[in-house]
Amino acid sequence: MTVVFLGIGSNKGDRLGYLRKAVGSVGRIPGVVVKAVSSVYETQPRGVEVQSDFLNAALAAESDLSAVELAGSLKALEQALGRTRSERWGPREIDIDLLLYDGLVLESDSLTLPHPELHNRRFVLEPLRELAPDFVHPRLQASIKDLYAHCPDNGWVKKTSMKLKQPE
Ligand code: PH2
Ligand code: MG
Ligand code: MG
Repeated sequence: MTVVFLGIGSNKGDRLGYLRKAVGSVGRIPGVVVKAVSSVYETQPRGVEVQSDFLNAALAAESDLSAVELAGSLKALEQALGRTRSERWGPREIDIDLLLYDGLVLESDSLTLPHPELHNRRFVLEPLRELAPDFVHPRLQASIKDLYAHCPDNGWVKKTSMKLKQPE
């Protein structure tokens, strides 16, 4: 079993509903067990700045799948949950990103690990820091809490009282 971290986000339609469905569906992927789910954060849109605010959260899981298999399953899940065609960094019903696959550093045409923008995005680092402050980014050799402390992104990130189902 490999420890993996996922980021989820939505800024279109029933945002919390999409995050809830994402958590449930990730847990039903054969070979994947969800271990922890962060708080839900409302966050300022980045990349494309003029779009609705996002809800973001992070998950910790264990996986029997290879990184490429898991990334493929997550993409299929986005489609199954109703993600429509979207421009790069634009509005989306549901985004499920593979952020970290244990200590793996990978650069292929279809998949880059760790996620190439992880350290530049406060909306990723803040929920991730809740779950794994001391996890060391295998390429940058810095902990999540240190990356957070030095994150260049000053977009706002607000913890909400919305709840996602915690694993049993
Ligand atoms: N995702 C993007 C682009 N911009 N901004 C926020 N706040 N949250 C996101 O999840 C997000 C974004 C593309 O994946
Ligand atoms: Mg994304
Ligand atoms: Mg994505």
